[in-house]
Amino acid sequence: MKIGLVGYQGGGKSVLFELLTGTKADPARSHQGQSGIAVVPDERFDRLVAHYKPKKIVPARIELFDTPGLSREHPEQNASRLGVIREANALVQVIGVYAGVDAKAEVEAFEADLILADLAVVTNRLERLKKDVAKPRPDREELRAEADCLQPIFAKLEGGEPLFGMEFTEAQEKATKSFSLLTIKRRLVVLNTADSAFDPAVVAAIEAKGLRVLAAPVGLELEVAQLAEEDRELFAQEMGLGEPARTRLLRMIFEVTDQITFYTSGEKEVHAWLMKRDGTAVDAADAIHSDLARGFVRAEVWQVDDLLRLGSERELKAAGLNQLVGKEHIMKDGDEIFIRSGV
Ligand SMILES: Nc1nc2c(ncn2[C@@H]2O[C@H](COP(=O)(O)OP(=O)(O)OP(=O)(O)O)[C@@H](O)[C@H]2O)c(=O)[nH]1
Ligand SMILES: [Mg+2]
Repeated sequence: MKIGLVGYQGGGKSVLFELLTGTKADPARSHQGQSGIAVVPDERFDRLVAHYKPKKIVPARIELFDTPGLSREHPEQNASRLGVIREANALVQVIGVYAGVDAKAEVEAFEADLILADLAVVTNRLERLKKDVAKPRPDREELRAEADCLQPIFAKLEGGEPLFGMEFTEAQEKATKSFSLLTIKRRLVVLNTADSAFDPAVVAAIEAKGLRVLAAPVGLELEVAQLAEEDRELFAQEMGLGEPARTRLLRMIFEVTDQITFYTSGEKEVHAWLMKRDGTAVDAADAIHSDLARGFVRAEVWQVDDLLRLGSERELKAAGLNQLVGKEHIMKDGDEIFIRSGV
């Protein structure tokens, strides 16, 4: 799962990248984008670590991707810049409210840019297909069918609408698979404010478009994060900062991307893993290692909260709260799993 930090120049993407990952973005590499890792805040994981006191701990991580800013003056250049973010699974648009930017207008402008970029890709393919269909090729019927199924997608984009929420047929899925369409990606908005004050009306106006919004003074929070530990709390209080944006945003990303956390643990290691909501026990095994999924026999599953409440695996089993499950078992957020595999 890769999360793109996106938006117009100077919004504060690279500052946010540093706040989330603890790594300074390298300006020399900014044109191609750069990745960094953020640890997902998870108090259940912390309690699990306190319970097992393992030798090794591995918290869940999310990959953040800092991308080059779009140009306001030359929107025609943006389609190619947006190519960099096609590989991201979800987009976080960072808006420089601190610099007096009109946030609602910029959300709309960004969406228009995403639509144009998708339109360019779909149009290209349609033109190619049109040429090929005119040739005496054995696969003409297939190509014609592909063009037909792309038509409603083209129409929607040309009408200025994003594709998010559009139900694709199987043929449409197949035809667009290689496009990495931008307007079907989930999107979040970060209003990068000057201080802890922000206008709730602006937040509400953007939320009314169906987007999740987080307002936070990213630059200020980075300064606080870089202070010596003993000064941090006091400074944060003085500045009226509540729960850090870092924690709030990572949690929001986690929710918007529809993931759950499951755990594998013991005295050796406590490990948190992410997977898609409604995935099966085999999907969980696959998240750990493909061999484990291939050789999957069955698994034992329980809720971490039950384990911690009862205090030990023995108590948990005595209470009948562990379950032996097969491949198709649907995993729940907060499950701990022990997989028996034949490989
Ligand atoms: N005052 C203030 N300045 C900020 C804040 N966030 C970023 N800046 C400044 O704004 C400038 C741009 O920030 P960046 O994080 O580089 O912006 P960016 O979105 O990565 O910009 P591009 O990579 O050019 O698209 C820098 O000089 C930052 O120091 C903030 O919250 N407050
Ligand atoms: Mg940058």
